[in-house]
Amino acid sequence: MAISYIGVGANLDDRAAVLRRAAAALDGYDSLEVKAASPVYETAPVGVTAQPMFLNAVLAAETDLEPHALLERLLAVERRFGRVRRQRWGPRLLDLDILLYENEIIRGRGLEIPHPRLHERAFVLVPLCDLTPRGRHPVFKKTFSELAESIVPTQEVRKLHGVSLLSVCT
Ligand code: PH2
Ligand code: MG
Ligand code: MG
Repeated sequence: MAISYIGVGANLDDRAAVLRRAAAALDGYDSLEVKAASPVYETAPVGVTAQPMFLNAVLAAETDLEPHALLERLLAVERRFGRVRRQRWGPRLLDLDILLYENEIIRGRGLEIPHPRLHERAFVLVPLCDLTPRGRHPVFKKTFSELAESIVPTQEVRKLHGVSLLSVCT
């Protein structure tokens, strides 16, 4: 069994409903159990800024799947939700990213763990810190709290109250 942290994001349609359904869908498969979920945050778009605000959260999952199989699983769930890939960093109905897989460092084509931009994104670090503030980045060796403190404070991240992702997982 491995612990993997998975970033979830959505900025189209009923975003909260999409995230809840995605968490339930992931948890509903064999060989993956969602153990914890961060609060949900409303976040300003990073990269391509002319697009709707995102909802973002992080899930902690326990899984038997190897990293590449886990990636395939996430892509299959994205497809099931009708995601069509158009623009890099553009609007997305559902985005599921492997942020961390145990302490592994994988730099392959199509799969990079830790997620290559994890350390610079408030919309990932803030919810990740809710789950594992003292966890350490396998490459930079800093804790996620340290990394969160060092990023630009201008990235807007606001906690949403009343939306829980874990309650939909069994
Ligand atoms: N995802 C991106 C690009 N920009 N911005 C926010 N706030 N949240 C995201 O999930 C996000 C983004 C590419 O995956
Ligand atoms: Mg992403
Ligand atoms: Mg992605």
